[in-house]
Amino acid sequence: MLKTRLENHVFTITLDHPPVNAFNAALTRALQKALRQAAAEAQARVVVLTGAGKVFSAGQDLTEMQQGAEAEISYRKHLQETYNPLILQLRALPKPVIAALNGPVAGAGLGVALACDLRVAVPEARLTVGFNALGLAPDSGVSLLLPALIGLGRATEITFTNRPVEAEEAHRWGLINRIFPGERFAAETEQLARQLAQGPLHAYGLTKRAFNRAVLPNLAAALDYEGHIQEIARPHPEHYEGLHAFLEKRSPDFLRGRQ
Ligand code: T3D
Repeated sequence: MLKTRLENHVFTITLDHPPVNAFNAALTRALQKALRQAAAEAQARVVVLTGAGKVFSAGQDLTEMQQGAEAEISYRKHLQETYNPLILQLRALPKPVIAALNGPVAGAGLGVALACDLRVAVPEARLTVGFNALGLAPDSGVSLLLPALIGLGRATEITFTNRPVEAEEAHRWGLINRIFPGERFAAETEQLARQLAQGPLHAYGLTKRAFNRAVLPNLAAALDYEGHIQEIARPHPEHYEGLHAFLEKRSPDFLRGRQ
């Protein structure tokens, strides 16, 4: 489900949950544990988070979400146990964290990638917000991190339309720091990670603290509010339509039953 490797001071975490590295409860817990290891391991000076196969992560496992929706679970509680601590962990980790986007990323996977310090990507990496298509509002920190990175106008456009943003456009917007061609992706990512691993780790940690304080002082509150909002979205017919449309491999019809 997840692999870790420590080499040359670089702690690599590979999401390995075929076919699309979707996050279920077990993968979320495994990633939380791996990040704790990365924080505690003195030899680990840089963390690289990537995906096995051709997808970084398709976000929340929607088959698991359907079970939760049918059982009428609290989405707020679910977020409090899964993505909220994960996003806070990534921002609090006093070491550089690079999201190495080996392919498309969506939904909660996007939130995880945005909480990392840097994003590098293959040219085929498309970024999809995902939440509105499911009748949900952005969570996993996306409500704050996405507008913080690209501005409210662009964030609103790609959230409402749900159009996948190609790597090139995401790079122009500053959402992706570097694009590395597929055949050089692993080597270039490693080179960047090793370069950072030679740097002043204590100062990196202080820099993250300063950036968090300056730009994301309300992150914990935003995550909590996302849970509140998602609790409102969960019982709404739009969520059921979005979820069933995905699972039935059709486009959602949000006008259904509304005339
Ligand atoms: O809990 C919370 O409140 C957190 C909320 C989070 C919200 C989300 O994360 S919403 C999820 C947003 N994700 C998406 O919208 C992504 C949907 N998936 C895709 O766009 C594509 O699958 C990919 C671009 C990621 C990959 O495309 P491709 O062509 O390589 O693969 P595929 O054929 O689309 O998918 C392969 C299989 O994975 C397929 O199942 P099948 O036909 O083989 O049985 C597909 O249904 C399944 N799959 C894709 N995404 C998910 C998924 N299964 C469960 N959950 C998924 N998110």
